[in-house]
Amino acid sequence: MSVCVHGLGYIGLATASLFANNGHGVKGYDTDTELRNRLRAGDVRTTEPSLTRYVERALADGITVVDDPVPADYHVVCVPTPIDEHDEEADLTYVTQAVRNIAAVIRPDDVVVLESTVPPGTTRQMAPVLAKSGYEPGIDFGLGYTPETVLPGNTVDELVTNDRIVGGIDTASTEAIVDLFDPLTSGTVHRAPDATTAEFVKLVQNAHRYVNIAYANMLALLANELDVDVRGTISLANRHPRVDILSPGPGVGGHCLPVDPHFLSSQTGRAGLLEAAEETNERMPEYVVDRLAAELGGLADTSLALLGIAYKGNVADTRNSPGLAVFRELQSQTHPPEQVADGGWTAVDVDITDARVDGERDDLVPLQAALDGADAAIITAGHDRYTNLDPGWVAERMAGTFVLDTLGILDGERWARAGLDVVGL
Ligand code: SAJ
Repeated sequence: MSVCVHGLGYIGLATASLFANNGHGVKGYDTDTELRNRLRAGDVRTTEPSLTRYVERALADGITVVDDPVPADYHVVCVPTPIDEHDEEADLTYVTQAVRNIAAVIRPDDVVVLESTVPPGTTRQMAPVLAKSGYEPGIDFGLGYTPETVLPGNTVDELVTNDRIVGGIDTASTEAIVDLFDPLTSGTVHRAPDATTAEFVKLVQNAHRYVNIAYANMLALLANELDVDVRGTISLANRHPRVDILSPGPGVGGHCLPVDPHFLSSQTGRAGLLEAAEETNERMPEYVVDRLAAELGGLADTSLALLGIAYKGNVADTRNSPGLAVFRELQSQTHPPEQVADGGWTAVDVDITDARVDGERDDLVPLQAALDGADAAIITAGHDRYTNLDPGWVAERMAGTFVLDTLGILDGERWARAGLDVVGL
């Protein structure tokens, strides 16, 4: 079958490669000319080595990058849906433009598939845009939605193994999309009753994770007041067969979990629980700094090493990074001496480092440089590299002994034997 993929970002490229590596003829279109040229030259820059190899294989034999959208049996839309900064609503500009492009090339019996994360109802709303082609979706051609659910860091594996939800605007559309994906996935393909349900399911999954993490973060605050260990508590609570609490951390980052719940709350006005979760999650960087200040007896004139500005462990993506939020919070505590009344904050010197993020910022320093002479270290991304650090090596570098492990990735007893005092959230 011929497939035209619209949008060649992380997900679009991965999806196009899934089709190409399974024998479909794939045309890939993106509005970014520089990206198109790079991809034609075989220059793939993902931050996951296995995904880079997967895409390279597809580009070498299967995907043709095109300068304009072309006719195809299936059009798959994988463009971004950012949040509009002013009204916090989903910005559907890219989706609408992609759909207009498709309307210009659509033929009878083709199928249009949206994969971008969108507010419920979006696929239906695109029907009139597509009807400008002179053909009617649901009558002359198919239209539906199937969300991408891959976990960044494990993209190739989840692309193939995750279950997939498919919802068309009518039964024929649903079946046509199932026909495309079913042979490519080892997970189960589920038929949703309609496109809106499929869109809703995607947001429900991410919002559920977001709220669950907020609950864990709230427990961290309560546990601190009770002077008990939050991770040990959650681990014991999860022994119950119907309790499954996630883990607290320095905040919720990435481009999905902190963003997607807005697609639900802005629509209904009945999503107060999501707003409460956001308040809790967004308070975490400040809480991390408060904890640090309490443990160190103040931050005045301290030298700190912040380990991890990726939004989570073992990825190189810094979007909505909790580590950077902690960094900004620490910087906001820095005041020049002339502004400081007795006992107030004064200069906090923070070095930031990351085992996976490379060259993105001028102020990133190597791990050793960050640790050298530090009074305390703060772990804000759960990279394996940090879990596997030799505590003796760290102790030799640091001036102080305090380590705030916001993600619970260090073996406290082992680090204690090296003379370091590891404390969790
Ligand atoms: N986090 C915690 N505690 C936890 C788990 C995560 O604080 O127990 C934090 C992470 O450190 C990170 C943030 O949450 O800052 C998000 O990380 P994540 O690994 O939970 O999720 P993402 O954003 O990388 O990917 C999510 C996934 N959604 C679900 O698991 C329901 C993925 O499957 C989706 O495809 C992706 O969003 C997406 O694109 O929507």
